[in-house]
Amino acid sequence: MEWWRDAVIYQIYPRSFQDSNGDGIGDLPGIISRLDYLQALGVGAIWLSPVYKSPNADNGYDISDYREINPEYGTMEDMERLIEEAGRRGIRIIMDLVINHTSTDHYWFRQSRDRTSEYADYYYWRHGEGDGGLPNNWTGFFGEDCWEFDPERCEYYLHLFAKSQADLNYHNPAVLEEVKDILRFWLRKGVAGFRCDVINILWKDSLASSRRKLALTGSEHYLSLEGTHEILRQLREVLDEYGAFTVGETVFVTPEQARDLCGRDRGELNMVFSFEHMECDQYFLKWFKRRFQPKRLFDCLVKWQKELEWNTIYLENHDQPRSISRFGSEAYWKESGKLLGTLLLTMRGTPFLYQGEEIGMLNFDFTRMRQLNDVESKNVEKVLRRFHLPWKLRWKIIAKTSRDNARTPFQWSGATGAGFTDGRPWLGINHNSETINLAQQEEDRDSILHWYRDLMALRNGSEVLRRGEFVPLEAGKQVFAYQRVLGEERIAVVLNFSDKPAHVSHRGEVIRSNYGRDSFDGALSAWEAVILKQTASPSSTPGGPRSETVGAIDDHAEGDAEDR
Ligand code: TEU
Ligand code: CA
Repeated sequence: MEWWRDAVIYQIYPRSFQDSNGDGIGDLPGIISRLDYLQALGVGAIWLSPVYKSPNADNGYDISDYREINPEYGTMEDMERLIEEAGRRGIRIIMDLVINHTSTDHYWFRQSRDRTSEYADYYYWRHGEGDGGLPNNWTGFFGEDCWEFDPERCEYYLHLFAKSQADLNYHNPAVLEEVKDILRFWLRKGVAGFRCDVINILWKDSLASSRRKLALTGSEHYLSLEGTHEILRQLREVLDEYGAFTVGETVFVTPEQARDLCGRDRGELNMVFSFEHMECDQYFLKWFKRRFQPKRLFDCLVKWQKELEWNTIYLENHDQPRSISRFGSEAYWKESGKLLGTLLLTMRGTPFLYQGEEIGMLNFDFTRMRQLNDVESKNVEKVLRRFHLPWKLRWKIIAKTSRDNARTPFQWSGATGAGFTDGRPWLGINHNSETINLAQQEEDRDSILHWYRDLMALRNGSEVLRRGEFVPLEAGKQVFAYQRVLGEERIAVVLNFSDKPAHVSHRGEVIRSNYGRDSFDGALSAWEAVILKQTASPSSTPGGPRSETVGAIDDHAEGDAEDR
């Protein structure tokens, strides 16, 4: 029951994880060959980004057949073998479920072009407005209009993402029945659950035009509406037949909306990926980056820790830049890599670790558009050009935000091809693979990899780290400190998000320090992370301080007196 509260889940982007046949594309046999590595790391489940048949306009997030494996990745037999081999190692498999849209290559869509077919209403088809006008004024997620004209049907179809990702019409009940069958198909194969792509936008209440906004005009017609809750409740009935788990990717959710989507009593999702902490280094949209101020991240994390009884914890995925490049310091690569790992693995919730994060992979060192594959980056570059932004500025924006930053091949070794492939990789390999790679870090006891492995073992073996309450101690300009509390047990985590030293009042017995300290007097070096064991003071009630306001709480070093 609720195994997902105790597991660390590892996200694999199959295309970039491990190639087994030299075609430069990661595949299922490649993943199978690395299961021992993941088991030794302490992973409890794998979330696989899409491996279904797809023309790859958006690397698998445009599915053309939900019941087939993309031949580039292998066969259905390989997939069954992966589920079995992972299971043998105590690792569950979670599939990516992309049901807001399908590829326009999907059989349903191709049939749908014919108004008389039984699939005619599987998508949102509309006539244009007036002469050449689109059906409404909505804008999509990838910086374009979201209507495309189909010459065969002589109508437009809605696509909130790329042109070849057509939105499914849930006003037609047949669509939901199809989705239920797809769930059953995979659950019968033994998958443990699903990560549900953009799941809070399924239901569109109307297709009316709305007031122009800087982005996502029209989103009030589809963000987290009651129709979506109803769909999720229906899917839950199927999932419950198999005891399956779901985590929803939910764009633009507030904590309140998140509770409605994954609260224990709601019978919808088990947890959600919220985006607010991923937005703390931007103005309004991800294209307008602002200087990273750690306090903004801390405040946001604390808010979500308090507002939800349980949720996901993540700092990276296949859509986000690498966390060291973003929240850490490349100058203090190792220290800040370990510090971010400490944050990920000691907060309350289910940590999601993205491939390569455990060896401190950094943003890609691209220099030109030609090296990019990401459909979003390409579209946005076009839009920026339309606004006459000079190349230098365009490039600055793209380089910082491109999703390809996290999609470069996993750096297994310092060899050509980085141990990822013997052939030509589908996306460039970071030049730093000679120094940042798994083989090197296996040898080095002091590596980021060993730190992750050690902290995952610590968490897996510690009930207070897995299940304890989260109590914020300090969220200042550079220091973030919090406790995990369970009964009499107290663990404090103190993190210095800066190249500069710091001093704090928290004390305790050192359990882990990324500077190898064995005692702690409050002085923190650059990017230092310490985990302390504290003793409960009689005055503090376990779980009580959760409602406390957060800030520098100077006289809060409760373990102080007892520990000396
Ligand atoms: O992403 C949805 C999403 O809204 C963003 O993360 C998006 O990728 C972009 O960064 C917005 O600026 C999910 C998937 O994770 C993503 O890979 C897919 O491209 C997208 O849905 C469409 O299926
Ligand atoms: Ca391959």
